[in-house]
Amino acid sequence: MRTQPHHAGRRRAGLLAAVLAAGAALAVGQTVGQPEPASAATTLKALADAKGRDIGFALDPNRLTEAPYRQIADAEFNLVVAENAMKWDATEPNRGQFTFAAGDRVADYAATTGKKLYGHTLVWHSQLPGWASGLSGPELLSAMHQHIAGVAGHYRGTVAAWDVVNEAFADGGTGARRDSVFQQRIGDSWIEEAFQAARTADPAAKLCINDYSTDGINAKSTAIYNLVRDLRTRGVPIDCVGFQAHLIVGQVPGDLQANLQRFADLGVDVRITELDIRMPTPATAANLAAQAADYKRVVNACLAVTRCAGVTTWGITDRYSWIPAVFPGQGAALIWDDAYAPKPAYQAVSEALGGGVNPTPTPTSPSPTPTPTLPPPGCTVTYVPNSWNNGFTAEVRVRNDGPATVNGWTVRFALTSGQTVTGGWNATVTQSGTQVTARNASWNGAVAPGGTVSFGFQGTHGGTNTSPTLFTLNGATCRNG
Ligand code: 9MR
Repeated sequence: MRTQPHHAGRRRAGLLAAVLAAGAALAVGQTVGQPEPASAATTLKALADAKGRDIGFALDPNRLTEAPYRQIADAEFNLVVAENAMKWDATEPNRGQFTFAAGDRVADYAATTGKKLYGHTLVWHSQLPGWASGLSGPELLSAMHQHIAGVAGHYRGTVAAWDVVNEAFADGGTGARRDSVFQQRIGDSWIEEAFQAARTADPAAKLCINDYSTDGINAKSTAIYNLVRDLRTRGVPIDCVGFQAHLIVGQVPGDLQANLQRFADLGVDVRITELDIRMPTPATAANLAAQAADYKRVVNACLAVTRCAGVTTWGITDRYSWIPAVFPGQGAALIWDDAYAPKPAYQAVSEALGGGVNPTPTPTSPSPTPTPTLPPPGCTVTYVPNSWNNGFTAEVRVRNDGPATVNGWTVRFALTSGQTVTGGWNATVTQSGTQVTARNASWNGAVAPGGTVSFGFQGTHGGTNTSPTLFTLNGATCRNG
């Protein structure tokens, strides 16, 4: 999506105060030389948990090996959504061939960290593989049914809510449907067909429609409002509406709360699904302060609506935000900066969720941006494959780098599609989709600090024997040895 551009500048010094104020609120380790905030530090997750709301983030599973990313993700959020890994092009790149490797890493992360999993997205005109956009109407409808059955069926029981349909309405003031391939070739009924198929595939998941530039009351949001009312009147299964909230600093719609409330009054849940608030880069202290006030407005609007399930930000750090690539000269849209320092917006979200108001100490002399001291990973994994034609074995050595003995272990990693585990040694090795789980044998569950345990497995592969790169030990990511 795209809306109009903007201007301003960024200043590191502006961030420093925020780092000092909010650094202790992070469970990412101690910031050296940092003054104690006046009130007790807590996390956004703890605050949102206490209010019974979701605080979510869009996850790129490839970033989980980056320690600050992982630690902020673990500590600060109670909901996770795949930024790209569950989209149509990622999950069904060829017709009928489903690949869940990346999506499963997101689902596995949610499961191992006890976070809610939000599904994004089953049907969207963008990131749609070429084979699908080339199909005729009846074929496209059939492919859409199969895609929903394949993906929502695979994640059945694990996804709390799905963006079943994404961005189905056009920009501008007409309130018209977007002229997508689904609209062109199937006609108006494609949306209800998608919702019916999703309900069949996963009866427990809440089913949502999601869009952008619908945060205030306008022609586009009113068109979705009318659609939702019509679908519910006719018994089509739709449970929730997502408001992406890709916003521009200083431009939070004044009627955001009223808009959320009118949807809630239709009997559906609402949710802020992709929040970011961009500004011209480099950011100025003034814009960072305005952004903080904007974040607070958005969170407050959600909290004021009983049926607002929560707020999800579209990423963690400005470093990996989608904004600069799509809106050159803009960015700084998230609540941690490029160096993972919390911005004033972090503090603002914390306050909106009921966290203590931490006075911002002013540094008396220039000092470098503190670098968080992060605890090292608690394990190192060495993966030693030996492959031939279509077969292979792999030995997995896991060293306990932590200070305490591990009593009972589960090691998880993902293979790629085409790799199948056929047996194991020194562990019970099972496979579900591409996810492999190895549990200790009765005699090797205890691993002393500094000690190593080794297990292995046999398998077949389809011609390319890719080695996994991300291993977890009892849910914590290991370093690769
Ligand atoms: O953040 C996503 C980015 O990495 C992708 O390249 C992009 C592809 O279109 O999609 C981005 O996420 C979008 C989301 O799926 C739907 N709403 C708009 C988001 C930003 O474009």
